[in-house]
Amino acid sequence: MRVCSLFPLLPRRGLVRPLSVLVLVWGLALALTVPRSAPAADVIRLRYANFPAASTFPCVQMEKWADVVEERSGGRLAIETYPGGTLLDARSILRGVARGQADIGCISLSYHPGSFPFFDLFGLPLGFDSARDAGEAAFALYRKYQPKELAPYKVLLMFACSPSQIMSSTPLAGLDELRGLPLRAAGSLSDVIAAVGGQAVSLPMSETPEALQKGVVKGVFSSWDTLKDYNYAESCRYGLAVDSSVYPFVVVMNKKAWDKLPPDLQQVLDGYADEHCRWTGDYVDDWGRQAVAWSEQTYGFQLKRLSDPDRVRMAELTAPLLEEWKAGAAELGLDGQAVLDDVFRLRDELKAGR
Ligand code: DTR
Repeated sequence: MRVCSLFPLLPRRGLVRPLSVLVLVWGLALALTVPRSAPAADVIRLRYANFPAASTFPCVQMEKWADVVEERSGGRLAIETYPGGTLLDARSILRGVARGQADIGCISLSYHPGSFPFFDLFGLPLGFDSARDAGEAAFALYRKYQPKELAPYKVLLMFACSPSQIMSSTPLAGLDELRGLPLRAAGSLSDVIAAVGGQAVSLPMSETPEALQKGVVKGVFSSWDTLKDYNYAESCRYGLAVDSSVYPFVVVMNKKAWDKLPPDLQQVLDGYADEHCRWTGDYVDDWGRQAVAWSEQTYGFQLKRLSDPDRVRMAELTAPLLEEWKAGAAELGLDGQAVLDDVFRLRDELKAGR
């Protein structure tokens, strides 16, 4: 059972009460929630910053991860989780972890255009059909290539969202209806929208509901889970299944905080990473399917699938993006084609192995 500190850095709490009551409640909570197996003096507290709403899958996976690592550490780790930007917002988490304002942070790499040239690849259409496979592939690529862009951090794990789809307030039958349509995307996924003729508006997820409400965007390029978790289905009654790019996520830890952990606790975190990556992918893939069914029942959401000719056209229109990434990879000292060959081999092996 995780420690929930109550004052003043109230992760997941917003109540304001007299200090004495709160400190008493906090002390009681602390006494009741620190597992018997670890004396309080031995408990290492880690602050984990996350950006989207607590109900969304990046925060659901955070809570799952925290529960498991606390359990497997025998209570010697206490993870204080901060969803919804309550400690650091989407654009501040990376810097905040580097500075030690948070020990751990979850970021969507696509929110930092230009900062992650290697992983911009995963924001392009690579043909993954599940978050589980895309996340495993991204994590494997990280381990193989160790891109310098993540060198300042300890990478605890990587995962991905399910393939991005298009949800819109205007009816969609195919690519033609996307022409000039303002759609929210992020990072290199914005290039995909532009390539098919849409008007890409690059925003983090946390700023998208307001942009939809104000009409700044008419739809969202993201995975189906957001239909329910952000209630996009209320304003976006039309969906076009394009099964496109995924958004890669990384959970990073401040390197000094990591180095201070005893080796056996480091092994707890490293030893759980792959299992958690798969758990997260399965969770969001399943949740996305449930979100579509819920949207159809609740709002009469109408889902169309991109026609085969349009799928071919979309692949042709976005192919230059892969060529551009390959050219950029050369500047990173990498053989871009070899990396792509690795990605496609992993994609096919993971799909065959499911
Ligand atoms: N689609 C990406 C990633 C993403 C998918 N679901 C959620 C929920 C909460 C935050 C991000 C995401 C994106 O649009 O940011």
